This record gives sequence, C-alpha cells and structure tokens, in this order.
Amino acid sequence: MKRALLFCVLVMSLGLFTGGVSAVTVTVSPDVIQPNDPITITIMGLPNGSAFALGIESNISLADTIAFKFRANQLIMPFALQSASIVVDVHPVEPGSEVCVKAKTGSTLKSIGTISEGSIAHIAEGLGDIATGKIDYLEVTGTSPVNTDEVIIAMTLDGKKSGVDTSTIPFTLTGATNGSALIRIKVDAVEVVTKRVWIGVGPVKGDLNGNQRVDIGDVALVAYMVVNRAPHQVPAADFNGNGFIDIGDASRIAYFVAGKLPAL
Ligand SMILES: [Ca+2]
Ligand SMILES: [Ca+2]
Repeated sequence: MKRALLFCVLVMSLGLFTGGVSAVTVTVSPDVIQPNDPITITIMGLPNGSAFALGIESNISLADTIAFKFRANQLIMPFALQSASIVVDVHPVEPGSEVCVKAKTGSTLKSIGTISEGSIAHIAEGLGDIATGKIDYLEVTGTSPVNTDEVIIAMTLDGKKSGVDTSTIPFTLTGATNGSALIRIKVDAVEVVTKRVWIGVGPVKGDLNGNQRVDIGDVALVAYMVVNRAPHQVPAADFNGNGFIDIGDASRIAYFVAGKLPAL
C-alpha cells in the first residue's frame, strides 16, 4: 500500500517536473542526407506563446580556400515567430576579419556584420516578427585563418511561436558537404531534441564531433567526458564496452589516433 502511494507521488512529481514541455514532441529526420537533400523537423503539440529555438551547428571543411559560406535554405515556417532573433557563433575566424550574417525573407534582407575578437565571432541580432511562410535563407560568411581545416558554425533562430501546433519545418543546407549538422530544438529554454544528421556518408566510429574524421578533437572530447565536462556519449564513445565512459575509452581513442591501435 505504502509502495503504491510512493509510486503515485513519484509519478505526480515527474508530471510536475516535465509538465512545462511534456506535450511537445519533436523529431528530426532523416539520419543521413546527401548534400542539398532536405532535413525535416516534425513538431507536435507546440502551444502558442512557447519560446521556440531552432539551432543548427555544422563543421565547414575548407580545402584550398579561406572564405566560408554556410546557409540554411528554404525554411518553410508553419507558424509565425514573434520577436525573433538570430544568434551565430563561429570559430576559428581570421582575427579582426568581418563575419556577416544575412536573413532573407521575401523582399526583406537583413544583413548584420561584426568584426571578430580574436578567432571567435559572435553575433546576436533581433529580426522582428517573422510571419508564417518561407525564410529564403539564413547565411553566414567570413574568412578563416590560413591553414585551417574546418570552421565550426552554430546558428540559432528563436522567437515566440504563434500559429498551428502540429507542423513540419523542412530546410536544406549548403556549405557543409562532408560532415554533419547538429540540430537542436529548445522549447521554453528546455532542449527537447538534439540530433546529428550526417551529410555524405553515415557515422564514422569514434567521430564524436561529427566532422567524419577520428582525430585529436575527438580525443579531447572523450577526455572532457571522463572529467564530466562534456555530455557522455554512450555507446558512441564507450570503446571498451563496459557501459560507461571512462579512462579506458580515453586511452583507446588516443592510441587509435596515434596509430598504435588498429581499430577502435
Ligand atoms: Ca571527429
Ligand atoms: Ca567504457
């Protein structure tokens, strides 16, 4: 009897804790795309007045160029976003160079430029109210330091949602042709979905930062996981298969990157 009561209290408390966003379901598909294929976000039960944020983070490979351009194209917004804003973070960029963000909707083009501080650029700008319909593109351009393999770009579009509760947002990406895009959806500041969509080929074992290479960046990430400075990726980073992320996993990937272990 006591146990049943305890169970009821537990269920009710969980309900209270998750009550704010429990009705919202968001999925992102597919798992792997080819360049220019659409990514679709499906949203169910998003109430009006919710703070909705769509984050897209990607790594842009730079072969023989220092100029980069990343775009989210043809975002079909099924609802309006009131008091919308865009936040963009880019690194590394050439110190003191200009990074430009453009948002185009119909005949309205908003262009925001900033001069980087050191090798990091941060832009946060209000976009006013965005009506239901198509956003032609959100674009980030800039210049990286010479001899840079890749630039990491994170952009977030947010605003107060007004319109239909159940809908889809399709869009395409240009600029990230061989890597991945990490899609993050937050509702009322709570992350409801985080999904990595692979571009080109599927996931590479040991590639935890999604640039389709197993390198020093992944070694560092596992080290951060071990000291709880980064979210634990189980099973992706559990190389020794003991169910959690530990020093054994950090050692394995370090040895693998150093060429002292044939496979992870
Ligand atoms: Ca990697
Ligand atoms: Ca492990």
